[in-house]
Amino acid sequence: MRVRTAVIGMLALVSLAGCGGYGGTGSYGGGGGGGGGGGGPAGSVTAGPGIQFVSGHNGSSNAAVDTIAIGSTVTWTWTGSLPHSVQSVGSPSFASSSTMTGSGRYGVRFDTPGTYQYDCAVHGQSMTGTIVVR
Ligand SMILES: [Cu+2]
Repeated sequence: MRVRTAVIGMLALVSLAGCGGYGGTGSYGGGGGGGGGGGGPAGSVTAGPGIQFVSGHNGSSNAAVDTIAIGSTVTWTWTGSLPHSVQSVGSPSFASSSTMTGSGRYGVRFDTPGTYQYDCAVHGQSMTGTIVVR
């Protein structure tokens, strides 16, 4: 006489997926007050609509030059339909995650005084900017 035993295995897979993406479209805590000369505490730069970065402080482009306060954030906002990106030239290294078109956003906080050059990975020296932190 044979006894067949059926074993029913129950396998419970518990997946804890709690990681949030850290993309380029997050929100940034706003910095406080104190406008200095030459622009203001934070930076606002548009990428495009043509082949240019344009400073929200003074309208400069190629190179867009923004002077910001230590510890404040520069936010790049994409306009138009041309793909652009933001990448540092030299250190510290920063780069937007990829080329983006209209309505993309990217921010970098600068905690150390200095002059930081950046350009667009698509357009290189035709599309540059400078952030002065002091
Ligand atoms: Cu570009």
